[in-house]
Amino acid sequence: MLNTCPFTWKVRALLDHLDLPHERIQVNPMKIKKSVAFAGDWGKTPVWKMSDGEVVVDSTPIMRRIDEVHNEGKLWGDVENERRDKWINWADTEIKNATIPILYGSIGSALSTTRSVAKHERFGLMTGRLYAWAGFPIMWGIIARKRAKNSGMKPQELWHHLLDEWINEVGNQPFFGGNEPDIVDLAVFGYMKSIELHNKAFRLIQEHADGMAWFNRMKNAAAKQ
Ligand SMILES: N[C@@H](CCC(=O)N[C@@H](CS)C(=O)NCC(=O)O)C(=O)O
Repeated sequence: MLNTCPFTWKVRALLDHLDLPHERIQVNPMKIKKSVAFAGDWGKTPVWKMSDGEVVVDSTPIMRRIDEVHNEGKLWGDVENERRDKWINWADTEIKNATIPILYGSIGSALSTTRSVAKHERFGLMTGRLYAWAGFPIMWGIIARKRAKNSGMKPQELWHHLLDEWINEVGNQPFFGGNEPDIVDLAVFGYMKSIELHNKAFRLIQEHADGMAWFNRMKNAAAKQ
């Protein structure tokens, strides 16, 4: 895992929810490919290894497999479920695509996020410092602006728009899954938890009252386990 990787946070949200004992191995962001070479040519985080040696890659398939092996598939639910499939895809495209812009969409947030990433990851000492200062114009200039432009909305606007859609779909129940969170709740929660690490960016999301009410219900549900 990488400590600041949004996809890793999806898996972490599930593991915390299930209270499943596991080991977290933090890799150096500059050496991802080498560190996860045991997973073939995937070359990304997260990678999950079961105690029997089975290796699973890609965050949503990892969540699904952990739920299947350790939780009788209860969070994933029925094999056929159009609503779940639609919304897990929504999370993995819409929420995913909104994540980089909110973190790096302005010069201020890009600098603040790269410094925060350098603090939370295991770079070597010099690489971390270099990344904190040299990484931000790259993230801001190339990645975030391109993605924000695609949606036609400013990063904060985009998040609030997505949270409106999400809260509308959650409806009158506490969670997407009903009275208890399901796999889709945990995926969206994981993306948001990864942003929470970076105060400056998260403040923009915190202004969405209903979204935060759901986020806090998720936190309380995790604390109850
Ligand atoms: N679809 C994958 C995306 C994984 C991913 O892009 N991870 C990033 C870190 S947050 C990574 O390892 N990037 C390295 C690379 O693409 O070379 C998932 O959901 O797990």
